[in-house]
Amino acid sequence: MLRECSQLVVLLGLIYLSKGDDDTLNLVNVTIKNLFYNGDSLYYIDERSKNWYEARGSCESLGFNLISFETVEEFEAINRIIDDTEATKGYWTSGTDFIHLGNHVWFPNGKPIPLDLWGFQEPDNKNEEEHCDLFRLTSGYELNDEPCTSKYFYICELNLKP
Ligand SMILES: [Ca+2]
Ligand SMILES: [Ca+2]
Repeated sequence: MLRECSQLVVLLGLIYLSKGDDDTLNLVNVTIKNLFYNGDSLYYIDERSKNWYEARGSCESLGFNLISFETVEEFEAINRIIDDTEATKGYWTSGTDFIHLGNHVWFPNGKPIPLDLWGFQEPDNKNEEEHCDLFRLTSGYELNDEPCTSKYFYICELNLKP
């Protein structure tokens, strides 16, 4: 019951965030079953495939950013939320090195990505075309750099900390 109540509050918050200048509601792309609250953040998991730029724009249209893992605890919490079957397909995060090549950061705040989140020998910038960072399940949950134009699911995050 508590979970349903908190999801309702979240939905009302999203309606508010999505309200356009012309007083119309832009809620058609948000389903409540894909909303999760953890720690100081609200997450929206979108299982439609988009490239990194489209995914970022889609999150920003809701007032969110693509997800940033600030701590291992946050990373592990999302691992538990995500369906393992879907996670093998991969979800975009806000991580990228297109601002300074070879220096992967979380896009919204420019903070470095913790080393222990990367998969084996990642980020490898394969064929020198991988500049956006994917969260996925292979042998375990991990980050991997991929071409920004590839299409994957994505996770949006709204940090609620004042
Ligand atoms: Ca975060
Ligand atoms: Ca890679």
